[in-house]
Amino acid sequence: MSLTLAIVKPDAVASKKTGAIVAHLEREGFTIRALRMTRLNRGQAESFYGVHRERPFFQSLVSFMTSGPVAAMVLEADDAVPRLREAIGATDPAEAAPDTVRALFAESKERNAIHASDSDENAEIEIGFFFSTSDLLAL
Ligand code: 3AN
Repeated sequence: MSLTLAIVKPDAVASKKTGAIVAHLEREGFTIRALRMTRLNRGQAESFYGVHRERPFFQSLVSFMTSGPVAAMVLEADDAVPRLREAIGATDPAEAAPDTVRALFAESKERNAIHASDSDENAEIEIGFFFSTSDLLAL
């Protein structure tokens, strides 16, 4: 079993899709190990998306990610990182495979409902961004 981080983004939280997305991920076989609502400030969002700092959409992405609450969660499964990437679908919902989270719930390439870690190394870093090890103990 391994862990990954998912974030239900402000678009999906605002349109009350959080529960449906969590239910979809549970149906796909993921176990929720930790879950919390929070709102990122600008510094946190810039740091979280630091790898995209030079991309033209960076400021817009930071504004979007700070525009409202998000639901961050640690998910567990065999091969959690690649399986969650598969379950969320392509970045652009128009290209996302049927029955993926983005095909079902995303509005656009930016307002695309969910984030998922893209490697085991980043999953560990990103989990640490939202949760302490004590949040994951004894589950
Ligand atoms: P993914 O979320 O599928 O891993 P990344 O890491 O390439 O995709 O992009 C991170 C986030 O940046 C996306 N989830 C999306 O919100 C935003 N994004 C990516 N590409 C674009 C784009 N061309 N225009 C606007 N926003 C984008």
